[in-house]
Amino acid sequence: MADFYGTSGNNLINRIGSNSNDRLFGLNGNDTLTGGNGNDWLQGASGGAGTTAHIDLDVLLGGGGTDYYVLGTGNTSFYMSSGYATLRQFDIRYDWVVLANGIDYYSSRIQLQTMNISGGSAADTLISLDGNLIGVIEDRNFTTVDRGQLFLNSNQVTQGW
Ligand SMILES: [Ca+2]
Ligand SMILES: [Ca+2]
Ligand SMILES: [Ca+2]
Repeated sequence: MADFYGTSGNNLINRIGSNSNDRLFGLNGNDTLTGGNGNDWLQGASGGAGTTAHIDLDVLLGGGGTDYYVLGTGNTSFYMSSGYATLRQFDIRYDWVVLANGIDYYSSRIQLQTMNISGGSAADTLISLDGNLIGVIEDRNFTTVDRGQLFLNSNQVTQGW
């Protein structure tokens, strides 16, 4: 298990072929993070001063294992302006969408819509927080699933790295 960091530019962090549980941090810029096997934490953006957390266009792809596609952590929600994350090859049997703490994913603050804007011809699930698009689950329609099967708050993640 290890942590991998991008730079302030656009990065490709590729762990295909790795079986370890990794944490991938894209930081600023439009990043593509690929987890490979193992249970991976995929965080395209970071919060706070000097970051572009709300305008980044990041692509997250977990690979095998139980993967955590991070749209917010701690008390910071990412992608709250023009940016969003594309969640690729998401497997609802194993994977999770991680939201910042304190966001009730059953509430109307989180809106799920289906539309085809990414990937193949199958419909995608658009996740919005307070009216801002924050994530697109590519080629999956989860608008009718129990949200408790899809979302965790970051303080509910029990995987250790
Ligand atoms: Ca993985
Ligand atoms: Ca980024
Ligand atoms: Ca699609």
